[in-house]
Amino acid sequence: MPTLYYAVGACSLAPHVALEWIGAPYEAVKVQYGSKELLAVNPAGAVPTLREGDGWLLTQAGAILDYLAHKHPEAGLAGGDGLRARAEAHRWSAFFTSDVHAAFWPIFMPSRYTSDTSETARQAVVEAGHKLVAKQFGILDRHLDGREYILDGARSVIDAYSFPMIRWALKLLPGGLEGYPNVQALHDRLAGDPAVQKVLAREAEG
Ligand SMILES: N[C@@H](CCC(=O)N[C@@H](CS)C(=O)NCC(=O)O)C(=O)O
Repeated sequence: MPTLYYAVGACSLAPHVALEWIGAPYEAVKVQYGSKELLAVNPAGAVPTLREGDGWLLTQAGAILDYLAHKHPEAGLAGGDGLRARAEAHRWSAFFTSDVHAAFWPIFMPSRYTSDTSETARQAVVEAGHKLVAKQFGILDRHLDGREYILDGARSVIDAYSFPMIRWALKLLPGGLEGYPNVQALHDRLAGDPAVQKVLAREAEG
């Protein structure tokens, strides 16, 4: 049985949701960033990390989601098998890893992005992060115009990938999701999903 190492409020919510959608047995282990337990399975001390029953370890959210989608084709979460459908799935996975997730770093950890320790400098970095996130959410919102899900046809692991980041934007952007009605609609669709609610409830447990 696979084990998912996750942290509350983190991007590990994406594979957590994907595992729940798949419906096969798995274990979810809550960890602290940089803890001994997490460092033992991921040298970066970061989540998500997936451990298979035979001890094989996989890190990186995009890789874990792709692995789970293809390990369980019966769940229909890969976004299609054609050459272009696979390329689209990789495209959007890279978008969330490299463009959206990375855009949040200056907001989460402004001190990493300036050697100036003043509050003014910290605030300037956070505001720059807001602009970066807004640019990416504009791209996502325009893509979602007229679509229910990010990839063609049906919900996929890429929707799961978007969910923690949409929640961060809702909480951290000065206007929340104002101005991104299609992203808001995707958020509401996913937030209303019983499997997503189950995972959020588990993550909220002490
Ligand atoms: N590139 C990695 C980034 C993983 C990552 O940074 N996860 C965050 C949570 S969203 C984390 O564990 N941060 C703690 C840390 O970096 O110390 C991935 O996509 O899986």
